[in-house]
Amino acid sequence: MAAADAPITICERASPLALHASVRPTYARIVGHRREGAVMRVAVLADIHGNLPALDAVLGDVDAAGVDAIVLNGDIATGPMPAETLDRLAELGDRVIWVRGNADRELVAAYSGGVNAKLPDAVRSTTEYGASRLQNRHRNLLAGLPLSVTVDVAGLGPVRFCHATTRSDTEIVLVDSPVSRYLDCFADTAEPTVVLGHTHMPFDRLADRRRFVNPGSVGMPYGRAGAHWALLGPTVSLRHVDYDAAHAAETFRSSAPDYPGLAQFIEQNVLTVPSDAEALSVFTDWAHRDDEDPRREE
Ligand SMILES: [Mn+2]
Repeated sequence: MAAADAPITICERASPLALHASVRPTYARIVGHRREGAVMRVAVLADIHGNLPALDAVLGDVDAAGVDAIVLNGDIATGPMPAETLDRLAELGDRVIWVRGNADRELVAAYSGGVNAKLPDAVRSTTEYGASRLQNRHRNLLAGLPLSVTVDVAGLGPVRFCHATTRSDTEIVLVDSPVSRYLDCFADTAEPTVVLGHTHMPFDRLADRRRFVNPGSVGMPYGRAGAHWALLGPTVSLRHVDYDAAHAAETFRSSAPDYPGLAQFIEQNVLTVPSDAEALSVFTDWAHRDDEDPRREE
């Protein structure tokens, strides 16, 4: 089977590339999908995927940058340390603005015994692992997350945050997707700046006058090892922080010995990562057959 045909979802690097397989408090409140009451500098953390050592490295970097809020752009928990990751983020209180990813949605379904049978085997096993590690408070937290959120960011104005697109948590939009793809996927989105996640690769581009930013992935990056995030306000800054890969691997082996495919997770997300060229090649193929993609569930 060609790599591009491998059954895999983007939230888990089980196959194509895997080849198998100080934050200041704010007092803003969410109204609908809009965060009101403050204009902020914001850190965006996307696709953490239960990689607590990577998250901790980013939180140190974010603390030094001094932001008002942290937006979590989905796919937060599914990975080796799901409960620990959610607890770490929940400790930060209302400085954190949560957005739902497809993996978070699947985790909620699995927690209630309804794991998505359409998920590829490797993804289903990590989703079931994640669900088995969560407590009810984690499930309730994830079950209440919005598909997108708008925040007023200093120097940028209203910024819309979503995991994949503002209408779906699984659609694939890439740095080199045609402008028509952007126009289609964001037809109902008015904000001049949109921040995505989902494809785990950092970019910052215009599409018909609107700016689209992907901070890359904290826990499962492509292109460059380490943890990726973005700082917004008054400009957009794509950030990267290295962390101790050997120490992180030890943490996973002691804290998550039963994680399905742990050795592979460590080898392909922590010690090394697939190239952006490999990832783009696979995702481009997926994007072209999105309509027939069983992973797509609006
Ligand atoms: Mn995703």
